Amino acid sequence: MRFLHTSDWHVGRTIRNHSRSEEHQAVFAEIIDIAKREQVDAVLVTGDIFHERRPPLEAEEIVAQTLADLARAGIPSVVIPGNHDDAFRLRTLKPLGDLVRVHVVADFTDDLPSLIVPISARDDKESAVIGCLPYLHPHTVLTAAEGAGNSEDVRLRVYQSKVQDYFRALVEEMQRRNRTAVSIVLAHAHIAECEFGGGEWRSSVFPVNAAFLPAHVQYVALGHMHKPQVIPGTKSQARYAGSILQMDFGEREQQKSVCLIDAHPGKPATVTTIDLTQGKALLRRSGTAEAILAQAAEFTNAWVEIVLQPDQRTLELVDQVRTLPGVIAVRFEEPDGKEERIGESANRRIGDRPATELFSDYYKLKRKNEPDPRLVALFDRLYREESVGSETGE
Ligand SMILES: [Mn+2]
Repeated sequence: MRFLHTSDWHVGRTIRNHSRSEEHQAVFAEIIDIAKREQVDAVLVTGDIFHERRPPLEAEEIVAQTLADLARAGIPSVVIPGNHDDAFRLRTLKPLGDLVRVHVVADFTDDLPSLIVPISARDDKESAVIGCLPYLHPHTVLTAAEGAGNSEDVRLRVYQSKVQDYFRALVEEMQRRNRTAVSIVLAHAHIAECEFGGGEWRSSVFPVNAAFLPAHVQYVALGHMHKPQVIPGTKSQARYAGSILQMDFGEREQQKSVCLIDAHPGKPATVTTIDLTQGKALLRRSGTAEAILAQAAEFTNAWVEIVLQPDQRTLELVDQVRTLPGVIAVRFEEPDGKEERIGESANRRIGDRPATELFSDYYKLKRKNEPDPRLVALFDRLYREESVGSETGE
């Protein structure tokens, strides 16, 4: 049997307030083409479907459309939530999804059979059991007694030992269900010592040791880390498929991909990756304004962050850099990184001083130069607009 493993879609993610919906639609079209061309028996999606717990409606529409396109192509999918997802929200897809073989396993429960999705090969000659472990938030795993009053170390140990038990129970149930089928486990978890891509949210995600991953299944499909990678030190083949777009500048210039898994009962699975080509590249370029302007042709299909070097720039050139197509952020290189107090005024309380004065001081501190009066006037206008806006609740 053949499966396509993809993960960390993060639909609804913007970059510096720029929508990425078109990129998401393009990369989903690419993934669906791969699934059709490779004649996969199912697509496995290991969490972080949405970027936020309350995604914009457009994001929900894109996800529904993508899963419907797969269903229309006759390709079943198995979907679990990640740490970004709201399990309740994914559960709302379930009643309709079940009708078209979009299998959503939104919650971890004691009802082990509900965590297992059977998939048949296109020719019905082989079958697979897919065991699903949706993302386990420490709050839902630890009882009040285990959480309260215990140190981080103790809580981590309890969490890990419970997750290990859940994996064991899941695999036992899979074997009870069908001992001769292809066996695959889906999970969204931070496996200790794996490499971050850059765009992951790390708060309140406890690490799990690679040694706790199930040993006697053919493939463990993982979500959470955005850099595609093989998990070393496991008895089963285990991989992070990684995100499908470069999610933020930490992931710039990373090649994104999906995994293809060929698995037959009783034999080791073969895994290959297929590079994704859609979506814009995230680039960071540093140099003088002149040097950046000379590279502008590279920025047409990219999101670019510019780090301007402090010398030889004029406001006009900086403005030209700022308005280049693709440029979404411009920062100035720190001259030497050393903070320097500004004379007498630093002794007065910040709240007592006008915003334009604070701005001028900050500018002088960072740039070793008096700000252009036009810049101070612009700051003043924007500051007033923003202050009025926030007072009226806009
Ligand atoms: Mn993620």
